[in-house]
Amino acid sequence: VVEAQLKLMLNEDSVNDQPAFVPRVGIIMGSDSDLPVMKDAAKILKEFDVHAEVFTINYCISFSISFCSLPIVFTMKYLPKDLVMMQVKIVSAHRTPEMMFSYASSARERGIQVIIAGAGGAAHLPGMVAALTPLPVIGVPVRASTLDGLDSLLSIVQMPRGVPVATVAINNATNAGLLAVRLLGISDINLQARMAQYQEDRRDEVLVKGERLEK
Ligand code: RP5
Repeated sequence: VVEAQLKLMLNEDSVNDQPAFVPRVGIIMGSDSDLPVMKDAAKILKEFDVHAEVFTINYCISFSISFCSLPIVFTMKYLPKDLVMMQVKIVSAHRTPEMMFSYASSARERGIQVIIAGAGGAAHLPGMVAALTPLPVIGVPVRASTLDGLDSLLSIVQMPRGVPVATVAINNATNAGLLAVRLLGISDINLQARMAQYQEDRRDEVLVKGERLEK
């Protein structure tokens, strides 16, 4: 379901369209082939109620007329303004450099607070975005080529002094989502409390597994 929703979001035309909400987190990736990895960041953000920008509700009604069945599908887009705080887009450093420039240089004034950028291979997207914005940028090295993601990792982590990218492990978009929540938590006490609870839950999981093993 998350993947389907993300695919819908990725179909937007322009990064400069004024949306009817202010996203706090921007998730961008070099290609839709990065989506299977990058969707984990969106999943984490959803878990913390940092919602995605498009909620699609499908209503399907089937009419049966004697010999045939006629299904009619209604689609409704629901945008709860106070909840919608995440935006997902394809922005490629190499294939759409102008879009990358415009996205990154306008991100702060559009209200974005954290950018998660994923890319594979010669993964210049997170570094270039970090060069164009004062916002914190979290880089996700995507395993995309025969070099097993080491190329992506080194491209993202080896930034020159002065232009930081917080780099997570190869394909670990989950940690990118969690780091974004921690950054937002600096000025959002509720989110920070939920992060503390998340950590306690993870700890309890390990303890329960340990107890089971001992038995
Ligand atoms: C990068 O090249 C993308 O971030 C992706 O990881 C990789 C391959 O892209 P596709 O050829 O699948 O579009 O720019």
